[in-house]
Amino acid sequence: MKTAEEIVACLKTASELSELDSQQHLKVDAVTICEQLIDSSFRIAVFAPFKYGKSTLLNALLGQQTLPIGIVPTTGAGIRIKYGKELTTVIRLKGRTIEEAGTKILEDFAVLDENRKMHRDVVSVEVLCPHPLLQKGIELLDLPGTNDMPEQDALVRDQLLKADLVIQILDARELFTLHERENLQQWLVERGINSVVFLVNYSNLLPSNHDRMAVYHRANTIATNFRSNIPSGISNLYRVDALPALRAKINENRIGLYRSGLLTLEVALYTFVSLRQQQVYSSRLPRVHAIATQITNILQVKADTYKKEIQVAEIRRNEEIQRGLERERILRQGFENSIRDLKDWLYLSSLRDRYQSDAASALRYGNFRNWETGAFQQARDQRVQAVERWIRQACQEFGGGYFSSLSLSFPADPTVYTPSKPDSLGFLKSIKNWLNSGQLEKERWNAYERKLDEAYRDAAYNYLNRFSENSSVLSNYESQVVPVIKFRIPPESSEIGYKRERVKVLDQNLKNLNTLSSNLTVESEDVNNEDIDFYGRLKKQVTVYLHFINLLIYPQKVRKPLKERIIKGGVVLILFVVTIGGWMYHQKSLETQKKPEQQHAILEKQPEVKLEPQRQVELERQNRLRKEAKTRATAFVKQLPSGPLRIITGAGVILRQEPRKEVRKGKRLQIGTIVSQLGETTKMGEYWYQVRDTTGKEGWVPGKFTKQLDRNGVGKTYIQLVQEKLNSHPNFGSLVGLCHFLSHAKNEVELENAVVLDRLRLTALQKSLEGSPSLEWINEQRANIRQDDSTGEWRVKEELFQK
Ligand SMILES: Nc1nc2c(ncn2[C@@H]2O[C@H](COP(=O)(O)OP(=O)(O)O)[C@@H](O)[C@H]2O)c(=O)[nH]1
Ligand SMILES: [Mg+2]
Repeated sequence: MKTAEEIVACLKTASELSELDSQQHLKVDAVTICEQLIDSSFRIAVFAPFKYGKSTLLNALLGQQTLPIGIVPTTGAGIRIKYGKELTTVIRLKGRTIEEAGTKILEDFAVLDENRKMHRDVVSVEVLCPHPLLQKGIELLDLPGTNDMPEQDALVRDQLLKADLVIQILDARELFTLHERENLQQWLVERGINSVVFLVNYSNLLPSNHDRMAVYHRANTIATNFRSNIPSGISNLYRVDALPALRAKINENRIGLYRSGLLTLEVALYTFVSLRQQQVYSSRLPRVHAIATQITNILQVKADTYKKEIQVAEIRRNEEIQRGLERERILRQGFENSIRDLKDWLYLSSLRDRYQSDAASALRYGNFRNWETGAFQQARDQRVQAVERWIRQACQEFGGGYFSSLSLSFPADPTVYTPSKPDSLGFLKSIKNWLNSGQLEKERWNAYERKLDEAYRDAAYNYLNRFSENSSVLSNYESQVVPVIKFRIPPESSEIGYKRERVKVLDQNLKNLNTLSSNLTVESEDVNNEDIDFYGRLKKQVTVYLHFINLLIYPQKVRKPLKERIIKGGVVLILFVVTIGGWMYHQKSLETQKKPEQQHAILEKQPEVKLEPQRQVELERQNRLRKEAKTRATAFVKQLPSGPLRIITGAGVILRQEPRKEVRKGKRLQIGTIVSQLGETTKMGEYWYQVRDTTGKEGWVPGKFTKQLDRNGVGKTYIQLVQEKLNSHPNFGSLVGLCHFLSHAKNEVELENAVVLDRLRLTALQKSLEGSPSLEWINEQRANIRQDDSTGEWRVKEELFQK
């Protein structure tokens, strides 16, 4: 098990990560629950819209007119009532504290001003009161009304999280309004606040006993359906008439007190406190669990979004790298080919083959310079430029290194060692030549010619040889420029680096939250199966009663005459025996039945209402419905197409032929449409899915208008989708879309989810009526709605919510 400090630390860091403004509520909740977890006081809060009798009830419990009620409008700030030796009011203002005997001063500070606003400078309001319940370390909390100003609502929402028991008052004349139902779901259920008991007030104002029974019957259904987490044996439903109770308490009218229902409530409160006070820590954990789950969901969405963005950026970067590497390959190949060509050309043998004769003849005829700067230079430059082109290209594309040119210079002009011409023939040789008809002379000149030719060829060879030595220049150049032809892998953008860091932190926190939640789940189960055995409980209950009897007999700590004490004691003893007897009987029947779902709403002893057989019928009906729903849901999942699925979350999303926003034509997919996922892509920073609907039509839809659908979690996804949609200020069109979706969605999921979805359908329907509903819509929904006689507004029929 985690210590409170560990839980607080985990929740605090996690809630700070969910940095969205729209999640402010959740952040406040996280801070509040952290404060409460380490707070030692045990709080009972009274929660209801204003003028429901909250203050009156608390006054009745305290046995005196402590809090302002009635004509004084309403409680502006939450009033904390704690133990103190004298009745005193302590008002903390910004910068000062006022302490005054009595509670008169409350009328100045703890009520709303003429603009129905709370006093801005009031930090807290406390009343110290010498009541024995408070002396046990209990703190009572009188909350402002909930149906007034947003400021009060925020305060109440916050305070509820700090209450170890919430007493929700219902008005018998208007049981469970839509507003109350919404609050119950959003403020209590979704935040794991389930230590709740319901209290029906004002039933004394109902015209007949028959009405009272009917109301009690309806309230009982509500209370039964609400899975309160309170010790078994304590009912989560009470009937108390607050004003008669207060009068009876002040007048010490015991029978009146019993009739008003207050006595039963008091007994339950004392029992609850004595059972729960030691377990206060573990009983607070379900809320931590609920809040941790909500934070987890937000962090998960965040982490998933970041991961998706990182993935998209990675794909883009990999494509870029692939392109770069491919260019590097092409440039290198080109460079290598061109340099090989140049090298081959520079080989002495190839130079000789190509140019020796031309160079020699140019030398001989005195136009060597022309040849060198003409054909030879052209051949050199062509090849050099081919090499340089690749390097220039690489410099431009990869931007690394500087371009340097390749220079293969011509060597100095060749020197020709010409042979000396033949000398003139001597006398004898001249005669011999004459006799051979000039043959000798011819041979001599021919030999000279050959030598001369040889000399020019040697000179040319020598020249080309020196030029060929440029190959070392070429090798140097090559080794110098090769590094330029290198694609440099671009570093990851700092934004992605940041996102990676965030994902790391988010994942770590999600892990912590998951460990936390799994630990908490075990704890909260422990709370449900309180392991106090039957006799242990009996002992505790008896102790509470003895204490209680003592209270009743000495309310003012003044000893009354013996006769009066005996009478009062007798009355209390009878009550005690009756209640304990009933309670024992109830415990026994629980032991034998062992039906956990029945443990929650055990009826308060109300002799007129016998509900047990009806509850049995109700349970059987629920089981039947549950089975039917399960069969339907399984069949629905079976007929879904195979492969990954998505569900459309937007109203009238266009099924586009291409993943582009500009495409405005295409079939419109309604909210809740299930589609097969065929592919995905990113275009201009937007995520798109290629999908196929059940009619076989294919196309693209923006990722943000879809949600993944898991076959095993259809109900959960439906509920999430609808809740998100309802929270996002939907327009009329969206609400109509939602209602249409919800009218069939409930037939596709299991019973529990179907019930929630049906509630959400009614909420969506109600919201759609609050805007400016079209006549067509009103006609379509006529069976479900009714027009208010006085205001002319359309409202969802109350009875639909009872179903
Ligand atoms: N007749 C009758 N009046 C009640 C009952 N409970 C409260 N009231 C009256 O209802 C009015 C509002 O009560 P209050 O406690 O101030 O309501 P809060 O705004 O919820 O605190 C007061 O005038 C009470 O006297 C009741 O059970 N029966
Ligand atoms: Mg009040």
